[in-house]
Amino acid sequence: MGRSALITGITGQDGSYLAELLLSKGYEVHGLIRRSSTFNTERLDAIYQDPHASDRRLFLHYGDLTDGVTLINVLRDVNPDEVYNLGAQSHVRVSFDQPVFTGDVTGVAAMRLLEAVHAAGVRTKIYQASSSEMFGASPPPQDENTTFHPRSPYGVAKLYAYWATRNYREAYGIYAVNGILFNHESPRRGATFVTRKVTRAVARIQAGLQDKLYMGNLDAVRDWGYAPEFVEGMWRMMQAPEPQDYVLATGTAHTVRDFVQLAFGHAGLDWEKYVEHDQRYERPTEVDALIGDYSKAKRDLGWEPQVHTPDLVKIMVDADIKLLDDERSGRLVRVDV
Ligand code: NDP
Ligand code: GDR
Repeated sequence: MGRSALITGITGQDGSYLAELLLSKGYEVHGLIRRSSTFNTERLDAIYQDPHASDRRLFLHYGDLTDGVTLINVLRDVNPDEVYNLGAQSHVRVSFDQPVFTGDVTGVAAMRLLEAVHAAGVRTKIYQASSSEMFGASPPPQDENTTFHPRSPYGVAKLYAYWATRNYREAYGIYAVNGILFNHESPRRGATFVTRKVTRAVARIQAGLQDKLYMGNLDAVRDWGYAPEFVEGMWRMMQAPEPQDYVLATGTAHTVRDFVQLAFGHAGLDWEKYVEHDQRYERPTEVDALIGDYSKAKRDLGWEPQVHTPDLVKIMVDADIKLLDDERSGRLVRVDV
């Protein structure tokens, strides 16, 4: 019998790459999806399987992280070997507008899921998508022993989920791990996160469809890696002999300004002609610098990133130029999963 996994947040950037990885390893993959009035399964187009196919290994279940009863039902029905909790209100700026909602979906929901596993009596491993945002104001480099000092309702919620995961590991001996991941990006990154916002704008400006890009704080320092490599790291954490928490990062530092300059430069554009400041993209409290030390993951899991920020910029800009070209020429066909 092959292994099975349940992924919350399967329609997100990481969920879609993780689903592909697990399918390639022979897993049966189950994903929790929210009912939406518009399509929210675009990132799963590449792995869509006809529901009537007899050899189907991808299954989607309607559910929501705020609905504990459904979590118990899905867990009982699927009885997975591994659960990856990637679902979240994941936008830091938005968490200041919706602090309590973010606390529920990004924080308390992890406890809901852990307790659902415990209550349903399902023997499964659990991965919690923890974040470098938990380090917040603690100066870099940050590793598994760095003091937490979150700077947003999102960071506070992730810290609750982090400790819930550790507590269930200690209290009940559940195989539960925190992956403390630094920023990781890809052509599938949500369009309002800074990297994708910039690379989409570069494609549109180059095509003559846009002439300005409004940005917030350009001085923030981030450690940007490549999402497909990071989901591989998640899976490796779940295969370790003992459940432990790990940082995944690239260990390199660039400012938002550097990223902007690299992205415009790759398309042969001078960023200073197009970028303007807009206060609305600033945060009440900013995380100034995140640079991760991934030595523990390298030592224990043999995990090491190959794609660093300058290459990531090229991957994303090229993908957005191609996507725009495909959209404009009508070559893009979407599947409703
Ligand atoms: P995305 O924002 O791309 O995806 C979030 C996912 O969560 C989507 O599938 C979304 O569904 C789902 N979701 C949101 N609210 C609910 C809910 N109430 N019930 C069920 N599902 C819900 O995030 P990423 O893929 O980038 O990140 C994955 C996880 O890793 C998140 O928890 C994020 O906070 C965390 N993380 C991400 C990092 C990064 O750099 N990307 C770094 C560190 C941590 P829908 O498509 O319907 O909106
Ligand atoms: P972050 O990612 O907050 O690090 O959280 P984001 O891309 O939103 O911001 C990175 C930095 O860029 C600055 N910035 C802007 N950000 C956005 N979104 N839009 C702008 O116009 C803009 N201008 C400047 C921000 O102030 C910030 O300093 C991401 C999310 O994926 C989280 O879910 C995850 O946990 C962390 O990464 C690690």
